Amino acid sequence: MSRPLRAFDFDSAIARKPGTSVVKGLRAGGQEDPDFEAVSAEHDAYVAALRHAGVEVQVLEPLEAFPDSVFVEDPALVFHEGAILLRPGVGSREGETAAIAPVLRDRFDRVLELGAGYVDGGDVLTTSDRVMIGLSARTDREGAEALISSLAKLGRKGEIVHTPSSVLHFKSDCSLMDDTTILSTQRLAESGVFSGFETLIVPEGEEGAANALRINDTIFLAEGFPGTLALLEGAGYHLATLKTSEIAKIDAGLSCMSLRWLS
Ligand code: CIR
Repeated sequence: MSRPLRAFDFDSAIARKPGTSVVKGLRAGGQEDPDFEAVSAEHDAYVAALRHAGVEVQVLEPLEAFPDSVFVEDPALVFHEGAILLRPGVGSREGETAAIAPVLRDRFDRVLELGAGYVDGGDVLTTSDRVMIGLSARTDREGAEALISSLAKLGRKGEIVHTPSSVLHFKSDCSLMDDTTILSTQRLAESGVFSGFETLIVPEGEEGAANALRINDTIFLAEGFPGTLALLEGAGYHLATLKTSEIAKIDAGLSCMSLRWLS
C-alpha cells in the first residue's frame, strides 16, 4: 500500500495502561499528584474513544518503574512505512525506549533507531508533506538532525522548528486538523513556523486546547475549552471531547497517550 494521503487516517494504535506510579509522573509546575483511579478512568475513556473512531488499539501492561510510560508517544515515532525508536530527553524516561522496542519490532517490518541526541515524540508533528521537529528542553539539535536522517530512510522529509520556551513540547501548542489546517496557540503561530498552512488560533486562556487529536473524521478535544470547541465546530469539524483534567496534572495532552498509524 502506498503512503496514506491524509496524515490523520489511522487504523492501528498502541497505548499503555498507567501504573500506580503514574501519580509521581513528571510535571513542570507545582501541580498536586493526580489520583490513580481518576487517571485510569480517563485513560480507559481515551482508548474507548480511539476504538469508536475506527482504530484497533493494542493496550500494553503498565510499567511501574517508569511513572510517565503511559505517554507512549514520547519514546517512538510510527508511520505507515515503519517505526523509529527515539531517546526521550529526560533521564527518568530513557528506559521507556527499550521497553517499547520489542512491541514495535513485532508490529513493524522496519524499525530504525535514533542515531544520536535526544528527541521526545511530543515534539514531532507529522503532516502530509513534512515532519516538523520542535527543538525544546527535551529535543536537541543533534537528535533532530539524526531524526531527519532516519525519516529520509522512510521517505519522509523532516524540518527543524522551535518550541515556545514556556511549554513542554512542540505539540503542547499545536495539532493537525486536516491536511492544510493546524490548530495552534497564538505564541507558536506568530513564530511563523506554519507557512503554507492555514492556522486556527485557540482563544487566549485556552492554550491547553491546542493539543487536540484528529483521528479519521473526528477531532478529539480536551474538555473545558468552550471557545476552541466553538471555533472548530464553526469550521465544520466533527468534535468529541475527552476528560483530561487528572492526567493534565502531569502535563499530558491528548496526543501523548497513543502511537497511531495506518497499517
Ligand atoms: C513528561 O514530563 O514527560 C510527562 N509528565 C508528560 C509527557 C507528555 N507527553 C506528550 O505530550 N507527548
